[in-house]
Amino acid sequence: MTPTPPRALTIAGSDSGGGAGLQADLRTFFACRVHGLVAVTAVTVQNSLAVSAVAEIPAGIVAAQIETVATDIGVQAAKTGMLASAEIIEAVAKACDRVDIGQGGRIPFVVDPVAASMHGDPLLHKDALQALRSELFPRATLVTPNLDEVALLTGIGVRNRADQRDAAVALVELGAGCALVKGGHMRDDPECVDLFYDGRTFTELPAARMDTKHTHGSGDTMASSITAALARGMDLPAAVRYGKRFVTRSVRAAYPLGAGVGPVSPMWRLAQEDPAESGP
Ligand code: PXL
Repeated sequence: MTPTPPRALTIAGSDSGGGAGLQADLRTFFACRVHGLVAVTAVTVQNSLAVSAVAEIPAGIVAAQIETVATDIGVQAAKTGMLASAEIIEAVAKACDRVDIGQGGRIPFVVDPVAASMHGDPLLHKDALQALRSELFPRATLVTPNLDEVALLTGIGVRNRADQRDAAVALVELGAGCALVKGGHMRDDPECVDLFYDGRTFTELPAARMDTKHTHGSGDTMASSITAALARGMDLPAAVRYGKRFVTRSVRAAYPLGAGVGPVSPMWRLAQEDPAESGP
């Protein structure tokens, strides 16, 4: 009999443009050879130019999705993306406790503190930032903010590598197990250096900065590839290195879509075979 693959859960919003959000997560899970499970938090009306509307899913339905898949199908790692509201964050925290997801539980938990789209459209109510800090940070095995999210969560404006270290320390002081402070938004830096901090040591993960505007979904892809690696049993430092390699290759494979910003894609150019055309 075919063995059951590892399962990873994303708790995230839908992007109708198929670039970011749960669509990026599922594509990444698939590319990283894990089965993807989803708890949808919100539906965004979105194309390559903007988010024009958002409908939030009732918090009880978000929690029920987490519990129903975790208890039957089982989850080896989980992540969050867009959570929209304090009410949804609180429901997610309680549901995760019930099924053993997060620090203190047995299932690693990656919290990507999504606050806005790359066009600046809000994906999280301002009054939900405190819930993110108090409810999810203490449960997070790893938090993966970009520099805009770092500023919102810690008040630290990162301009250089020293600031990046201060931010990582502040994020762990807020209760996160480990922090990955992504440096992609430090545009003057010729490299794209992400900083991993495990509460004791700092590890810089460098990559050459690529000349592309098509980076939609890159944060989601980073967090979901780390989550997939954790679901496959890698330890956190190895999973973070895996995620950095995966997102770098995905940005290299990004493609234009619509009139705006195209998605990073782990699949379009990386897929070698059309399953309907080859194989048994
Ligand atoms: O990339 C962050 C993100 C996450 N989730 C959803 C999004 C976006 C960015 O646009 O739309 C649903």
